[in-house]
Amino acid sequence: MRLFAPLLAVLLIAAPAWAGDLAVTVVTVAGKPVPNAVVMVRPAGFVARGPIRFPWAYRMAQKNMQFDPFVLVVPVGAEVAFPNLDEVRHHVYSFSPAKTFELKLYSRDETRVVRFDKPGVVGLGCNIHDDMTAFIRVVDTPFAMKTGARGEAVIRDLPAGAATLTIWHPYMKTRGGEISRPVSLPAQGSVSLQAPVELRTPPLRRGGY
Ligand SMILES: [Cu+2]
Repeated sequence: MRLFAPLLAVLLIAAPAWAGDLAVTVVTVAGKPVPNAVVMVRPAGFVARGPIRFPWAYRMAQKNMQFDPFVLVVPVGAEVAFPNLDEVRHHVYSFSPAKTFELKLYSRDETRVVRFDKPGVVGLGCNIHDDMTAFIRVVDTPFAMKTGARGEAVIRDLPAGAATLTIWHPYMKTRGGEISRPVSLPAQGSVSLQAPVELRTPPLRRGGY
């Protein structure tokens, strides 16, 4: 058995250890839930095998004179549909370094598709309607999602060990609109944490929180 002991030890270390879930609740400093914050986890040394896929639609509609949804999370390389569901024409643009593009005036029931090939934040606007605004967060980790109405995001099946947790919101009062902190994910069970963030007043009528 002495011969096998070192081998066994190596196998135990190399075997993938899966943690439970990481539940993050994003709140304002006053304790109010913050929806539309993007929670991203990067486990140390983790390399994604194959393309990242999320279960939600990669779709940014124009509906009732607004973008829908307000925040969309997509993986790098995603092709996002921009259907116009309104009676009027919209002219969608982005000046963001992560993706600069323009979809010239198009009408109801027409769709355009844009591919997002760099991670980062893409702010959207409409040339015709100044108070239309939305954001696409392009991510390079499969462990990402946005918070819902209760400010909560649950990231599942994370590998155990050290990781970096990043939270981004379009109106967060920090450099780049995000905060990061190290987290330690146990081999078993799940972790819940609350993240208070400071938000500035939304620049447009649409707040998103
Ligand atoms: Cu418009």
